[in-house]
Amino acid sequence: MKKIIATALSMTMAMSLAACGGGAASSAAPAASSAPAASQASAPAASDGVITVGFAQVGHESDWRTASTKSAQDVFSAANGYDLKFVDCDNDSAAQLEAVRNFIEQDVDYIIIDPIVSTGWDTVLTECEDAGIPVIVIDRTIDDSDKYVSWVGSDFKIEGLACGEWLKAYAADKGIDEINALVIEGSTGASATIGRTDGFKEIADREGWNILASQSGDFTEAGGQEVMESYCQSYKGKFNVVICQNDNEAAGAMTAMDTAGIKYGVDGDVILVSFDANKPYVQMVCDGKINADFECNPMAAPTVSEIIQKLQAGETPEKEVYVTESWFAAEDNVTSIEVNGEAQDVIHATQDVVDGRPY
Ligand code: GYE
Repeated sequence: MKKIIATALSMTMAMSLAACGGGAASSAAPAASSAPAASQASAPAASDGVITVGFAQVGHESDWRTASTKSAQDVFSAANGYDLKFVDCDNDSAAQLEAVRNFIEQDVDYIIIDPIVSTGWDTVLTECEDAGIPVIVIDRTIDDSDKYVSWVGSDFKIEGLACGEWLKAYAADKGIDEINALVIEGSTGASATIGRTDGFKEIADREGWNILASQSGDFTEAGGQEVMESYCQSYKGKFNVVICQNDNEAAGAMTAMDTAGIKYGVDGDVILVSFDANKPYVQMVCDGKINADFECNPMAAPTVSEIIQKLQAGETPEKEVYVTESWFAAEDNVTSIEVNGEAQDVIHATQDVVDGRPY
């Protein structure tokens, strides 16, 4: 499947990325594709000019999620000609299916789904199709149905691979020849978890690293803390790397390691790595508490709005749109990594870089 880079970054965001001076590492191939959407309902005619959009959001588990929700609320505003029906599904898959069915009953013009889990979607997507309501999937993927118009999100496996390649280069530079890693995974069944786990494991297997344990912290701070507390009891003195699959889990892991008297970060005994790169956590990278953070870009909504406008105009949008992402590190010893054969920048998280972050 060909990929395109999202062009709908707001001007502010594009400018602040440029101001970071590090150059964004793109996880997307720079080729535009005109592949038609495999499944597409016809564009609804909004009688009063207002476009009604139902958004079944995952929940409110993380800072990333808050940024994603805010982006949707900003873009799908009344001022922009939208009526947004927003449902926080509280990480409950059954509630998410029900939210989508309620949108069908309300006869909304478009449905946006950020799928909590990647499977179990074909029946409800068929119901959307039968009702003539186009579905746009954002962020996490749906892996057992293609009955949606477009998907906008991240390549989670690339994020995991980048994390592994950075760790390899970092360890080599520091003369660390044995990696004993603990992984705190995200929510079970989420494509973000699956991709980050698979990507990191691929490098770990290739390099002969030990993954001592890999358990879900459910993408929450409380979950990350709970898992790290049990890791500290079982593995104290036996690990030198902790991989948290999101920033909130990293916050919880830091609390647990502080309590256990384990030093992490630039001056510590444990290399701490995170995903998402929300601004407060890029600050922690800058401060040396987190060694590296792999961005997941939550700003899908502007691209979704472009897709809706294309459908309104009778055009066929891309089936898949990848957002751009960057990698941040506390030290400047690794400035570039090769991910799947592609050279990508690693940005040294200086205070200027932090100050330029849009979220
Ligand atoms: O990394 C995490 C959130 O689906 C990519 O979900 C998203 C993940 C994100 O809870 O913070």
